[in-house]
Amino acid sequence: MPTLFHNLTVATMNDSNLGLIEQGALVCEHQRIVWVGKEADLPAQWQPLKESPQTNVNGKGGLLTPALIDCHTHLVWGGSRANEFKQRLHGVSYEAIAAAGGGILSTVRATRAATEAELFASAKERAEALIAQGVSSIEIKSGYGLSLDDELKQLRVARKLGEELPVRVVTTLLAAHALPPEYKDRADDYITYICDTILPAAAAEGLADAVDVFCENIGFTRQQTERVFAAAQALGLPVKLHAEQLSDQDGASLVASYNGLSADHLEYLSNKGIAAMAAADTVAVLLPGAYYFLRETKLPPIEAMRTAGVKMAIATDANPGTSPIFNLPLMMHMACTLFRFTPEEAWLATTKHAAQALGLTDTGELKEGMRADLALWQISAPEELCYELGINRLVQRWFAGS
Ligand code: DI6
Ligand code: FE
Repeated sequence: MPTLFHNLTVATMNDSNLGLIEQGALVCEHQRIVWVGKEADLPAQWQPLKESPQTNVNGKGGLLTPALIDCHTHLVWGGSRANEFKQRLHGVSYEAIAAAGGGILSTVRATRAATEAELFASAKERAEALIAQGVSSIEIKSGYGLSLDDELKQLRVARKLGEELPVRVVTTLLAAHALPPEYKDRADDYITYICDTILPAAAAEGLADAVDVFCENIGFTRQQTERVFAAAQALGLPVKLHAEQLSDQDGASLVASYNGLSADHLEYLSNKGIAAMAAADTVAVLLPGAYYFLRETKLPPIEAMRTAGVKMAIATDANPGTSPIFNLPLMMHMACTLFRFTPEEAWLATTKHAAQALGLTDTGELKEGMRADLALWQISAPEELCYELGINRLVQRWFAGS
């Protein structure tokens, strides 16, 4: 049965002013949007929907938008790093914690030790927190397993979240996230293991929608990154990159040269990288939560990206080490306060541009034929969601129409 949404403002996201339609209306049927426009222009065939409470949603003057898309998370992990957070605030250095086996490798140990059911339970809680704030699509990376079995275990949990919760999960293989202890001082051998063993297995089981690498002086080199990209390309998988987070490795140009979906973090992005991303239409995924939690002071080059026409998305980067944050509207707020995004940019960054960063073409905008992934907010203008902090303004969310 079709459903009419009316007495609301619609933000379709199809122009830089968010495609706002005041006194708008939208009709969906069979999980898809079939009509959007001014309520006064509602075609006669849909008029009867107004008569029954079963077939219409009265928005009471609220704002109807695409449901939000969190296009960069590491949502599946074991253990907690709260103890390290505490140690650091008591004056223990990051290096000392890492030397004692802490940091990312402590999460790897905990993730390897956890069963699929345990990982599922903790990740479910995190995904539900995002859903409760209006999210309908979540990207989830592996990268805390770092062995064939443990990487696939993480990806299987991610897939299961998409099967059991009302959310679409897009998976990314990030086996090249850190060097596992058994490959200490043998990074090139680990890259060979990824290219020859982990990647083909993940692809064969349909567990990876894309492939990512942490290209950094504490991660993998540009050359190692390129080997992983070449292997991904041979398997027909799109690529993306953790690029220029802590230093400029010129990773953005590399991922753009592979027609990458996105380059992510980008605090140290150069003009060369910006030009390459603009030319390839590679989306810039900015992560204000990690910037904030690490107390980074170097801002990503927002104005230069804007001028070059690089599309910008934002995401939570939800992970135990640098962004233990499960709130996408908070990231919209922080993109405005910390990165000086306009509210319009912040909305496009969690809808239309986030969809592009995931290669999704049927969500993130409200127009005929798109999936009815919708969010109704108790606000009258888009900027209100970016402005306030601490009250959940989501009235209701629809995932493929229900
Ligand atoms: N960049 C990050 O900020 C996270 N991974 C990455 O490549 C950190 C992950 C962690 O510390 O657990
Ligand atoms: Fe990340």
